[in-house]
Amino acid sequence: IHLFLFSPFIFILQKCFLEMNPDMAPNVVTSTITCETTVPNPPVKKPYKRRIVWRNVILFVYLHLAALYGLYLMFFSAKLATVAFAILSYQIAALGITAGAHRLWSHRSYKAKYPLQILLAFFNSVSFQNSIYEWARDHRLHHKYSETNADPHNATRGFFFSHIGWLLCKKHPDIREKGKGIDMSDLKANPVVMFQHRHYLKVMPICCFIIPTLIPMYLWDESFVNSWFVATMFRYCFSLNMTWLVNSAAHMWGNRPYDKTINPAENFLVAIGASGEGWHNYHHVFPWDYKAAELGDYKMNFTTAFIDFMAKIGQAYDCKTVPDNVIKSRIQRTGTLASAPVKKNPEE
Ligand code: ST9
Ligand code: ZN
Ligand code: ZN
Repeated sequence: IHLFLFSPFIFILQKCFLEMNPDMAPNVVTSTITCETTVPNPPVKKPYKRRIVWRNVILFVYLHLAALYGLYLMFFSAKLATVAFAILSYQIAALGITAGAHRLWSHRSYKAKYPLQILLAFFNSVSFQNSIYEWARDHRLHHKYSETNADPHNATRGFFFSHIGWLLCKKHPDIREKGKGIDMSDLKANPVVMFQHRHYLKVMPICCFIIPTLIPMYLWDESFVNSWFVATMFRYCFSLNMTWLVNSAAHMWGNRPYDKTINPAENFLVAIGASGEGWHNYHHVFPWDYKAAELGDYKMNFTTAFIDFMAKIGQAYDCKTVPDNVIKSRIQRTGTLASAPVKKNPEE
């Protein structure tokens, strides 16, 4: 019975492992072809070898098992207030990424006054997805070198790699090399971002793990076990997976109305789970739009509702959008209305 129950799990694990280590697949036939050439050899680049970071593998396995237990406790043991609190802290963490690290700090698609910046930096620390500075550095690289080895979560390396695998191994050398050319001067000059970056190892554990575990215990007498596994482990794991789906699912499945030559797609399920960040074909074409989507539908884009509210109370300003005629002409040139598919440069 155990073998029967666990064999699909072992099969999936094996597939994921082989996706990350293709050279270890059985029956791989390798052949060597030699050819003579008069062209001098270019300087030999050390071949890239994937190096798994086992510390991260162990931590993420624990996190996912703990989250599964948290899901069970959510239905059979935790108080309703704890479940509501877990949902609220997921939403807070999501805004710290979407309205903060992504639309404000990575893309500068709007400006925020200091009180809003401090609030977003706190929300961002609840999300624990690395400091805003590191997140934005990786994300700017993701846009500039999308789906190449310099893209930290290069989706051409498969679903597993772009979802979580990229956090389980050392980065490709191209990331470090091309990353040197990314302009980070705006964030280096931002006191809120740099404060969070410098003190991340103190601020993040307090915001992501300690406060969310203590609040249910002290405010409504929840047990430590329910608090830890539901409000902290399940909430954190769920918000990570929703974010990672933007890198994996929204780079694979959905429509491509704005540019059919790129992989990022419009994925409404991801948009719902990721607070409006699933409109990824539009976002890769017009990354400076503060809505990260053509339409400002609040149901499918809670982050836009939040930024609009902040603009109403004077905390957000200079929200950038894309004029309708520019969107239309782009659709005609490269999107669904383009007369012929745009040829991709094979050198790229
Ligand atoms: C996490 C992040 O989950 C998720 C990001 C998702 C992005 C989504 C994008 C989609 C947009 C929409 C948002 C949707 C939101 C929805 C919300 C819904 C809820 N440029 O990194 P190191 C250099 S994090 C330039 O250690 P290793 C640099 O010199 C989860 N240079 O590389 C650096 O030193 P320093 C929790 C770069 O050793 C040095 O390399 N966190 C760049 O190869 C070393 O950097 C974790 O689990 C660059 N881009 O290790 C931690 N990058 O920093 C996981 C690096 O001093 N990370 N350099 O300047 C790690 O353990 C490691 O990074 C590693 C690689 C093992 C993965
Ligand atoms: Zn993307
Ligand atoms: Zn982006």
